[in-house]
Amino acid sequence: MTDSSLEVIPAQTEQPLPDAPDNWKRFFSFSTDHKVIGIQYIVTSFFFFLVGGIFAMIIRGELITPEADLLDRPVYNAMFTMHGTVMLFLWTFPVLVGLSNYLVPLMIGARDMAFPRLNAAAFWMVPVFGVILMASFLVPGGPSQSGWWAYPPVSLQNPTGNLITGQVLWILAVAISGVSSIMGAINFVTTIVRMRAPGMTWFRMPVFVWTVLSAQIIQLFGLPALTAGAVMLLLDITVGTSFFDPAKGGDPVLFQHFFWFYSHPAVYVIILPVFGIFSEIFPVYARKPLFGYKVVAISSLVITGLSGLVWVHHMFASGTPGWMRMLFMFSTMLISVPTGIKVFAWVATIWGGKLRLDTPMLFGLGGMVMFVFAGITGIMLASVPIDIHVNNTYFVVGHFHYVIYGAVVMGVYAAFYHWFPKMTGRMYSEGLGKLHFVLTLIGTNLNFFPMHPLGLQGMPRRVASYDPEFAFWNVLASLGAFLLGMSTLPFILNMIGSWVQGKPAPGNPWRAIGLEWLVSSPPPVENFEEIPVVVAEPYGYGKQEPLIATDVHSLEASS
Ligand code: HEM
Ligand SMILES: [Cu+2]
Repeated sequence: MTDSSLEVIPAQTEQPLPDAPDNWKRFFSFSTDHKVIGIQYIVTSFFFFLVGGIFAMIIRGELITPEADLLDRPVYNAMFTMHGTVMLFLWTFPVLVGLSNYLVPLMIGARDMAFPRLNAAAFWMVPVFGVILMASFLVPGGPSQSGWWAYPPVSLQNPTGNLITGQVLWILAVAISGVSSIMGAINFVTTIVRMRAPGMTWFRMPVFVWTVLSAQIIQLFGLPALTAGAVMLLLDITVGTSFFDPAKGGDPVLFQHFFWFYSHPAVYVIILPVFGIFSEIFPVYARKPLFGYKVVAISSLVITGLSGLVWVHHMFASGTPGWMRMLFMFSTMLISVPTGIKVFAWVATIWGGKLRLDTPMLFGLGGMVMFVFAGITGIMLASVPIDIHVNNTYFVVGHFHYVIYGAVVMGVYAAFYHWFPKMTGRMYSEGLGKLHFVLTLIGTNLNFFPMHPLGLQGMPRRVASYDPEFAFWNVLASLGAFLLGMSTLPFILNMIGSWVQGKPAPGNPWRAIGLEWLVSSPPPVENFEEIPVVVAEPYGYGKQEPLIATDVHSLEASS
């Protein structure tokens, strides 16, 4: 046994080189290479992030004044519906699937995912349902106006009387997204269970892989509920069944159960890989092993288990009986235990480390702090008396944007910068990266902090106009939104500019431990010429530096 995590890894010789001249064409093809698919997911979803961002700025443009003067109210409804739907189904989910796709096979020492063609098919469904969703701007009556949660009876209304409405296209898009996600989930779980390199035991897997496994298990048990609810809703709208229509004896609250039985766990599908990103990044930039690795790894699975038992906390104000509220208040609070364990482990990892504040670390730290804030407001919302008071107000909007922008988007940016040299073979510009971080940090807090006082004062969500007493905080929030829009510019400039003409990146620019750092940047087509044999746990920082030789031969010589 040696301290390095590999025994043998012969140098790559005859692999096709990823930087061959017309290589870019791969990204526009039905490629089955998980690395190409990963980047396809990331670039496509980032495009939709910008689309969703434009919707957000239109919403905040309306809300910068108390009157509904910029948009007609139906258009405003369509905007927040499309904003939420695009941000979740076309940005957050697919971007994390993209990162997972790129990283998981490399991290576990596999040549590809278990089902490469299924993988490609799942990706190509993303632009398809993206186009279907966008097409709803063109049908009479415009896009769905019933919010990303599509509650009946609002979602059952069809003033145009047409068969193809924005709402029907919305359901179709979400259904295709669900099928794509189920295909992805089967692929990830199989890959992680079956395709690990020799010696890559469960407790030698990087935490990121644990979190992807935990997240994808949620997809497998949760998505069928959402799909069932969506199909029943579609039948209600199109062929006149009455599952959810109260006017015909249906039960609209039943839909809420279907919806939240999936959509609460779905927030963990999103946040778990981000927890994984934090767990990968902090040890590298603090030069210390991840504190409590095994506990952190297992806590992801505990979260997966608990995440299926808390959904009714979204329905405290839906006529839920008191005893049931108590039960779900308790289970929701329980989930903060494994979550808190992770935060504790990250702080302990950073504590006393030799911190290197490169852009990935800045985004990682920023994201973690924002997550803690969101966790505190989450616990507040979990408490029934508080939630009854602030349900349907901007307080809820503030809570989940701290999670989804503060923690998730920042965590995703951290990952982009950290693995950019690996994916592209180029270094990014640190100066632009830091500018991007500062704008994002200020923008996020300026945009989303004001929503908490607004909610506590009683400003309802989903409204185009409001009482003038709420004007001050709304102006701040809108300015924050425009700042966030601007913050993407240095990022885009950096990514495109550096990919085209950045400094060539070595195999392991951060002196990080992990199989992905042992191959060239970008990695050869089948990742490893010979499958590596893993001999050590994943976070040996500080024990032996340089921890892993970038030059494979010196590693062989020392082992
Ligand atoms: C510390 C753990 C968390 C707790 C205790 C918590 C608790 C809650 C509660 C009780 C609500 C319902 C509020 C209401 O509708 O009145 C809520 C809403 C929400 N939370 Fe969290 N949350 C936590 C973490 C997260 C995470 C990690 C995410 C996303 C990645 C998230 C995303 C959301 C979203 C999207 C909503 C609003 C859904 C909607 O009405 O559209 N939360 N949270
Ligand atoms: Cu929830």
